[in-house]
Amino acid sequence: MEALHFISNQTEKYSHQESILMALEAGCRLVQLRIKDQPLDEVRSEALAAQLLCQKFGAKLIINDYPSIAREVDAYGCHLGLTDMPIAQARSLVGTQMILGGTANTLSDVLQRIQEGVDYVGLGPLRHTNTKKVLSPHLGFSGYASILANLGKRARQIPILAIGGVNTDDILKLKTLGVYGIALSSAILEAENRTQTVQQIKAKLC
Ligand code: TZP
Ligand code: MG
Repeated sequence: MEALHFISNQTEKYSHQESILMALEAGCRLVQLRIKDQPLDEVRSEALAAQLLCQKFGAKLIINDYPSIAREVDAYGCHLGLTDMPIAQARSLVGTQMILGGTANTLSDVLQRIQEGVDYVGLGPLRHTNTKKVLSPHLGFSGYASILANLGKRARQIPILAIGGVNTDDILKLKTLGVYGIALSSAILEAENRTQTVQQIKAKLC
């Protein structure tokens, strides 16, 4: 799995599709479509459009929150939060080929997610971000350090992505602590030179 996940966002300046296009043009090859507070039909048509865009760039698409839509558009994966559909139920909807990711904020969340059978864990937030409305407590580097140090050997085999307020300058430190990759949005969308930023991020993730 790619170590860099781009999370789509909609602001006054751009739509979800525009944000995805910017990230793809900058070199991202895994996109998570994260749409909140929209009717199902709207999410479905955004998902179809996002899948077409991703296919054009040879990129993978993960759908946040909606396993059925992930299946309908033949997405690469689906990402679920702690209060979303249980992983086992999602697995029965999407079959065995699709990857499933789960959110975590604590050591016990990470262990729970792994026990539930996720393929990767999104652990965060590192610090404050305006991208997500309701944020769990910030972990800081010390939070990642203590959670990752307390994972057993088996748990360490599941990729953990740092998410929430992550910038290019954080990556080397997060990697040293044991994260596999990062999922981010604003660090790319708000970069002065997006292509250069994605190149720098990828180089640090190698
Ligand atoms: N979950 C925790 S923070 C976040 C999600 C989906 C959004 C991360 O966005 P940014 O802009 O990279 O801080
Ligand atoms: Mg969710």
